[in-house]
Amino acid sequence: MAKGSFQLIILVFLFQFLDFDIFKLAYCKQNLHSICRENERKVLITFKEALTDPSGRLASWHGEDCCRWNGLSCNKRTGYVIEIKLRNPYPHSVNGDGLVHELGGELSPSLLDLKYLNHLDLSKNNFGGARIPDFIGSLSKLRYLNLSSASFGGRIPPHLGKLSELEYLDLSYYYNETVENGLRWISGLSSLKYLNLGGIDLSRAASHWLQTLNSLPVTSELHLFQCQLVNLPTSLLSVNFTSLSVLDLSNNGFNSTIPEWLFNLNSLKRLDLNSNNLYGVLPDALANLTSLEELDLSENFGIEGKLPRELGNLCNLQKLVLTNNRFDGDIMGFIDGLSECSNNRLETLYLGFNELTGNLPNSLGSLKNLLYLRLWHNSFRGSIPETIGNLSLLRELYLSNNQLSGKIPVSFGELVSLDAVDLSENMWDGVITEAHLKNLSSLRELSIGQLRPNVSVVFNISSDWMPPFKLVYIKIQACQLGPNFPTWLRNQTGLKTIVLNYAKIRDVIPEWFLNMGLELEELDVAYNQLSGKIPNSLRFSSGSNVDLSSNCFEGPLPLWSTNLTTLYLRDNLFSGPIPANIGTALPSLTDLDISKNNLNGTIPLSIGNLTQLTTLVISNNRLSGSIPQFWENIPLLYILDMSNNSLSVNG
Ligand SMILES: *[C@@H]1O[C@H](CO)[C@@H](O)[C@H](O)[C@H]1NC(C)=O
Ligand SMILES: *[C@@H]1O[C@H](CO)[C@@H](O)[C@H](O)[C@H]1NC(C)=O
Ligand SMILES: *[C@@H]1O[C@H](CO)[C@@H](O)[C@H](O)[C@H]1NC(C)=O
Ligand SMILES: *[C@@H]1O[C@H](CO)[C@@H](O)[C@H](O)[C@H]1NC(C)=O
Ligand SMILES: *[C@@H]1O[C@H](CO)[C@@H](O)[C@H](O)[C@H]1NC(C)=O
Ligand SMILES: *[C@@H]1O[C@H](CO)[C@@H](O)[C@H](O)[C@H]1NC(C)=O
Ligand SMILES: *[C@@H]1O[C@H](CO)[C@@H](O)[C@H](O)[C@H]1NC(C)=O
Ligand SMILES: *[C@@H]1O[C@H](CO)[C@@H](O)[C@H](O)[C@H]1NC(C)=O
Ligand SMILES: *[C@@H]1O[C@H](CO)[C@@H](O)[C@H](O)[C@H]1NC(C)=O
Ligand SMILES: *[C@@H]1O[C@H](CO)[C@@H](O)[C@H](O)[C@H]1NC(C)=O
Ligand SMILES: *[C@@H]1O[C@H](CO)[C@@H](O)[C@H](O)[C@H]1NC(C)=O
Ligand SMILES: CC(=O)N[C@H]1CO[C@H](CO)[C@@H](O)[C@@H]1O
Repeated sequence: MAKGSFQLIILVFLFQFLDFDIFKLAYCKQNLHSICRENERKVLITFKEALTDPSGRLASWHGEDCCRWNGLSCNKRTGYVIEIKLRNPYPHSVNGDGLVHELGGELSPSLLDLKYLNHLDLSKNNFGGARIPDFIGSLSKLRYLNLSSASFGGRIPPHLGKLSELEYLDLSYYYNETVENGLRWISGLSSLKYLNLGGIDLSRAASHWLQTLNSLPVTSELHLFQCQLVNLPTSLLSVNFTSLSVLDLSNNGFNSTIPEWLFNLNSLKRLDLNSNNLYGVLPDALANLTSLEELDLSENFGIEGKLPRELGNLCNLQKLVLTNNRFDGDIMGFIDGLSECSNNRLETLYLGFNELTGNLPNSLGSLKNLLYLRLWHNSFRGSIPETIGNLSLLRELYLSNNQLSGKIPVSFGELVSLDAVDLSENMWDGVITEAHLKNLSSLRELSIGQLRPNVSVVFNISSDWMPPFKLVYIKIQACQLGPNFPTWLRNQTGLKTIVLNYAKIRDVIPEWFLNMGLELEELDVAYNQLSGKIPNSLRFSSGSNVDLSSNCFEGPLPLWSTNLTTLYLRDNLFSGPIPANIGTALPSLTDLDISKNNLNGTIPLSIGNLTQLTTLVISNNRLSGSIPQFWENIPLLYILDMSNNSLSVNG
C-alpha cells in the first residue's frame, strides 16, 4: 500500500504541469477498478507467451493494467490477480469463421507467482494430450479448477490432492482416460463441494472409490458418469455426503440392486443412474428423497416391479426417466399421488419400453406442467382419459405400441402446444374430425395407426379444410382416410415423410400433390386402391424409401431419383419392360421389389450395376429371355425371387 501512494506522489509531481481536472479524472477512473501489479503482469505475459492462441483471444493482453485484460480479474482492493477465466466460449474448435478458438501450448509454471489465484478455468481448449502439470497442485489458494474438455491427457497428477482449499474440481472429458494410482489423492481435497471426473477411467479405483469419496465433505455435486466403475457397494456404514444435491453415476457397469444408502442422501435434487446394469425393485425408501427433482434410471433393462405409490409423494419431481427397464403393473397410484401434490412440477415423464399395464389414470390431466409424455412400448389398456386436454403445455405425446383402444377424445384437440404426437400401433376406433386438429398449430409430427388393419378409425375431414400446422412427418396407418386422397395435405409443403398405408384411399395421386415441390425421405402409400400413372416428377432426398405396393398403379415403372435406397412397387399393374437404365438411374438401391405386375421383356444387364442390392424380387411378371450372369457384381444379395416368369437359364 505504502509503495502505491509513494508512486502516486511522484506522479503528482511529474504531472503537476497538466491540467488538474484531467489528472483528477484519471486518478478517479483508476480508483474504479484495481490496478495490476507489475510482477503479476510479467507473470501473465510469460503465461501468454507459452500458450498458442490462433484466433487472438488474448489480443487484449497488453498494456499496463492486466486487471483489464479479457478473462482476468483482480482483487478490487489489493490488485492481485484472483481469477483466470479462459474457457473457450465457442461451441466447436473451428467456428463458422474458420478460426480455431482453442488455446493450446504449455502452461507456464510462472503461474505459481500469482499468489492469490483462486479460480482457474481452461475448459474447452486443446492442450493436445499434454499432462496436467504437477505445479497446478501448488496453486494453494485455488478454490475453482476447471480443466474439462481441454484435451489434457495421461496421468492425473496426485499433486492436485494438495489443494486443500479447492471447492470445485472439474476434470471431465479428460483426453487419455487413466487414473493410474487410483483416487486416494482426492482425500486431500478437504474443502471439496463439487467433483466431476466424468469420462475418466476409474477402474483402478474400483475397490476404494466410494470409501475415498465418502471421506470427503463433498456437499454439492458428484459427477462420475462413464468412469468404468463396476462396483457399487450395497452397504456403506455411515454416509458422509448426506447434503449432496447432485449424484450422477450414469454409464458405468454397476451390476447390482439399487443400494439402500442412496436413500439416506435426502438432499438429492438429481439422481442419475442411467445406463448401468442395475436390477431389482425400487425400494420404498425412495420416498425419503423428498427434494428430488430429476430421477433417471433408464437403460438398465433390469429394474422391475410396480412403480411404488410413494414415488407420487415426490412433489418436487420435474423429470422422471425410467425408459428401458422391466417395470410392470399400473401407474394409477403413482400418478394419483403426484396429482395430489399441492403444486406438482412434473415436466418430463418417460416410462417407455417397460411392461406397464392398466389404464391411463384420469389424474394424468392434473400434471399441468407436463411438456414431454412418453408412455410408448408398454401394455397400457383402455382409452385416453378426457382430462388429457388439460395438459395445455404438452409438446410431446408418445403412446404408440400399447393396447389402448376407444375413441381419441375431442379434448385431444385442446393440446395446443403439441409438436409431436405418436398414437400408432394401438386399437383405436371412432372418428377423427377437424376438432381434433384445428387448434394444433405447432404440430410437426403426426402419427396415428393401428396394431391390426381390421379395427378402424375414420377420418372425417371436409375437403376444403386447411390445417393450421406445418407438418414434417405424417404417418397414418390402417385408418380410414379415403376414399379421396386427403386434400387437407395440400398446403403441407414442409413434408419429408408421408406414410398413408392401409388407408382405404381409392383415388389417383392428385396433380396438386405432384406440384407441391416436396423433397421426400419416405413415401409409403402401400395397401390402398390408388390408380393411374406415376409421373417421374417426384423428388427424393438421399437415402429415401418408396413403397407403392398393393395399389392399382399402371404405366411404365417409375424410377425417379438416384437417391432412392428402397423401392417397393409390388402388386400393381405396371407394364412394359424394366427400364434398361435402372442400374445407372438408381445406383444406391438396396431393395427392389417389382413383383406381381405385368412387366415383360428381358432382365436388363444394368441390374448388375446395382452393387448395393440385398433384395431383388421380380417374380410374378411376364419377363422372358435368359438370366444374365451378373451376380458376382452384387455380393450383398441375399433375397432373390425370380419365380413365375418365362425366364430361361442359358448354359
Ligand atoms: C467446467 O467447464 C465446463 C465446460 O466449459 C462447464 O460445462 C462446466 O459447467 C464447468 N464446471 C463447473 C464446475 O463450473
Ligand atoms: C494413454 O495412456 C496410456 C498409458 O499411460 C498409453 O499407453 C496410451 O498410449 C495413451 N493413449 C493415448 C491416446 O495417448
Ligand atoms: C466423514 O468426513 C469427515 C470429515 O471429512 C471425516 O473425518 C470422517 O472420517 C468421514 N467419515 C467416513 C465414514 O469416512
Ligand atoms: C451381473 O452379475 C451376474 C452375477 O452376479 C452375472 O451372471 C451377469 O452376467 C452380470 N451381468 C452383466 C451384464 O455383467
Ligand atoms: C426413510 O424414512 C423412513 C421414515 O421417515 C425411515 O424409517 C427410514 O429408515 C428411511 N429409510 C432410509 C433408507 O433412509
Ligand atoms: C380437466 O379436464 C376435464 C375433462 O376434460 C374438465 O372437466 C376439467 O374442467 C378440466 N380441469 C381443468 C382445471 O381444466
Ligand atoms: C380452439 O381454439 C378456439 C379459439 O382459440 C377455441 O374457441 C376453441 O374452443 C378451441 N377448440 C378446442 C377443441 O380446443
Ligand atoms: C382383428 O383381427 C384379429 C386377428 O388378426 C382378430 O383376433 C380380431 O378379433 C379382429 N378384430 C376385429 C374387430 O375384427
Ligand atoms: C395452410 O393454410 C392455412 C389456412 O390458410 C394456414 O393457416 C396455414 O398456415 C397453411 N399452412 C402452411 C404450411 O402453409
Ligand atoms: C438427391 O438428394 C440430394 C440431397 O438430399 C438433393 O440435393 C438432390 O436434389 C436429390 N436429387 C434428386 C434427383 O432428387
Ligand atoms: C410387352 O407387352 C406389350 C403389351 O402389353 C407389348 O406391346 C410388347 O410388345 C411386349 N414386349 C415384349 C418384349 O414382349
Ligand atoms: C459392372 C457392370 O455390371 N456394369 C454394367 C453396367 O451396365 C452397362 C449396361 O447399361 C453394362 O454394359 C455394364 O457392364
